[in-house]
Amino acid sequence: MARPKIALIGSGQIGGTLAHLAAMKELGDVVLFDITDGIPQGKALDIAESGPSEGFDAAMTGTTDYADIAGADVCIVTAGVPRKPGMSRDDLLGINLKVMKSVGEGIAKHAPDAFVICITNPLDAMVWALREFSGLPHEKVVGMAGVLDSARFRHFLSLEFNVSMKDVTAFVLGGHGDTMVPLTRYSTVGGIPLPDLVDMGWTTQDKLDAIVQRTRDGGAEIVGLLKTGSAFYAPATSAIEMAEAYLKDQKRLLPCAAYVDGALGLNGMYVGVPTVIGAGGIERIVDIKLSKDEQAMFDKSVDAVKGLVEACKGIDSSLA
Ligand code: A3D
Repeated sequence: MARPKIALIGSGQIGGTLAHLAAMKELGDVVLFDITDGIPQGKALDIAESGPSEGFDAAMTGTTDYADIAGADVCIVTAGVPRKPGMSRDDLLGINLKVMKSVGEGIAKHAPDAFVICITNPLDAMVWALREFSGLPHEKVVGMAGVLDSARFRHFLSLEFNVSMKDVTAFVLGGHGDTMVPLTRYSTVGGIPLPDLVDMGWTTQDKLDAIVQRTRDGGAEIVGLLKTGSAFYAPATSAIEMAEAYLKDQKRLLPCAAYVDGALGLNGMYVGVPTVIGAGGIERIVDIKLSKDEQAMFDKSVDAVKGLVEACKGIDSSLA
């Protein structure tokens, strides 16, 4: 059987890391695409030259021609600009919306059967716009944010409890922005929910609240340290987890920015929710019950996403 084809639209910091991870995991042959000539070709060759030492079999191609993504099984979109210190994700909206238009059209023309994972910020609005511009089925276009935000939460919790990250599960829902909703009640250490761990004296509510806030600020913390761009190792790893779930029909339960129409009281919008990813793409939205406080936080986050979508419609009349 032919190897799957993975197209990376955008070959910057995340795109290059995605290519390396996809090769090391032998998920398929990789096409790196970018508008800047030389970067995708250079990264593809560099990664291919790591193959003999690492021992992977995966073809690497770099290109500036959309025709080379033809027939891709998975497209991961990082095209656009990242933020710099002092910028919010929302500041990227105008410039990245134009990028989503060209990317959406390129995917629609050359890889209409692909499972598309968007990473470009502001995430929830960009994945919505990318779906609109591409016209692909909603269940095949999804945004990566919840896996990353949950991974950050899990990392901070494992430090606090001094336990393996493997035994920490965590859930972060809502939009990928300052209003994201880390759900402590659904987050556990070895199956024990966080509020119970507070009761057991493993941590205090104040410390837990600080970890929740650090999770919300997780992207900004890295931007502040790097100064020249935003996080790329963990974002790439998170998207690869989603791509692998699709390619291997793993039926993983992962929080993603998915199109929700009916569940969680939402009517036709993209926002971070628990999903099941398998060969059908987003196969299920998990309609969890939220407490009054959680619902209030989620509603606030949903409103923030709706505001960004309206802003997109104001910029590009074809979306209205
Ligand atoms: P960067 O290293 O700048 O790479 C972006 C690449 O996109 C560059 O190589 C550009 O040449 C290329 N590009 C620009 N316009 C186009 C176009 N029209 N078609 C194809 N390629 C184009 O950025 P990065 O890789 O660090 O980040 C990429 C995006 O991911 C940014 O928007 C970040 O804000 C976003 N991001 C999202 C998360 C989430 O959790 C959602 C996390 C980290 C970064």
